[in-house]
Amino acid sequence: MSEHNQVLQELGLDVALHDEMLASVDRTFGQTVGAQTGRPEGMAYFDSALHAAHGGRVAELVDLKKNGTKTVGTFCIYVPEELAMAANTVPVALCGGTQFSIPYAEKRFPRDICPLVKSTLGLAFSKTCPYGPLKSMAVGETTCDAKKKTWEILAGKVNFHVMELPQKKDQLDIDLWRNAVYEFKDKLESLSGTKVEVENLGTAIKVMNAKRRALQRLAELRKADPPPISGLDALVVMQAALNDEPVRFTAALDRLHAELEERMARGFSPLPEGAQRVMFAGCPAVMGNWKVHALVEQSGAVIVADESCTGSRYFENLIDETARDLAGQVDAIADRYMKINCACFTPNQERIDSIVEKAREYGVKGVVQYVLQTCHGYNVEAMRVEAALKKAEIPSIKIVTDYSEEDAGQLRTRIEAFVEQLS
Ligand code: BJ8
Repeated sequence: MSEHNQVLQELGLDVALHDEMLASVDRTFGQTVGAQTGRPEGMAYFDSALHAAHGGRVAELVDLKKNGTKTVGTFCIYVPEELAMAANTVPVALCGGTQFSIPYAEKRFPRDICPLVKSTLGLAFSKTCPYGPLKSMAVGETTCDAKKKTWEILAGKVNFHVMELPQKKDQLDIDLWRNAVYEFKDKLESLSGTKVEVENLGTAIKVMNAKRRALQRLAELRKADPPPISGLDALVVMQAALNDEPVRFTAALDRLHAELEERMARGFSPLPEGAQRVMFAGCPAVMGNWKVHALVEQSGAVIVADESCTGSRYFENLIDETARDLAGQVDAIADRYMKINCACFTPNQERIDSIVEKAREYGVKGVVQYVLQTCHGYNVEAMRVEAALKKAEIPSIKIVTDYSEEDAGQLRTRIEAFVEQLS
């Protein structure tokens, strides 16, 4: 048995099934991301970060755990990573993007909940998620019903904290959210025994802002026509962002920027000439899920912007670094996270406006609205998004799908027709 599988076995994982799961994810990766040509050399780091999510990164966290550092599992980008870092814990995203684990969730949970929730649960139930046994606490949030009700069941089994995220953005809601952020800070402090103080929180804010700035720079480079990187590769970068160590990630992204700028200087793009510029908007496409990005780009378009939690929702808006006391810093964190526009909010005019604004800013010809099956928030909100885009004379298409390959042929036909319409 390899040294790494030894580590997984010690964590209580089903090593044989874990190997099968990785082989399945690798196959999908090879058919989508790996099948592209003209990929930047700098993508090697992000490809390996995806693999490291079940390899080297796990080993790192095991070593940290031996030294007393706790890992905190998260499921949503509303959970402030800065606080976890300042409390000397390591935040790790636990969302599943693979079809492989879904049958394991369907044995115990209703089939008609979203694939992201089922894939995440299935990884835990099948003992193929190394972060399950590694984490000292999981943090849920009151976003969609599927998640909220799932937390109730998981809370009885593991150390679980739920952040109360309001559903509106009025002053009362802002106050409630600030309280939830303070409560999270207290919870982290009692978990780790480390006080969140002005200095360690200030450092964490700077680290995360630097990471956001680097991701914003990548978004800027994608505005070029033609863009120097495919939407699929940009998605791989985003997926790695949710799991990798932030300082190392930012340095690797800065190296990728330099390569992309050099490509732009010599007029090189990996996309076919005349590829239609498209924006992806809606649910996140987390690690293991490359399905719709691949279909869009294999149909002759290029995704130049992602309005999703594996896109701009994750890196927009920096945290104000000017606060000099703890209360000011925590408020600044709460304020920044409250600006995220998830479809769980109502009314959600900010999201609708930002989609139209981005579509113009990135010069897109059309928008692909991405809805994971049974995600009612994004599915119903898609009507308002479509109407606003129509008013702005920007065509859009709504894709409702899961992680399986069953509908790939049908989706390909619809997406090809949409791309054809754009040209
Ligand atoms: S901020 S999108 S990460 S909640 S897709 S589980 S909403 S039924 S992932 Fe999300 Fe936070 Fe919002 Fe982003 Fe529910 Fe919809 Fe499934 Fe979702």
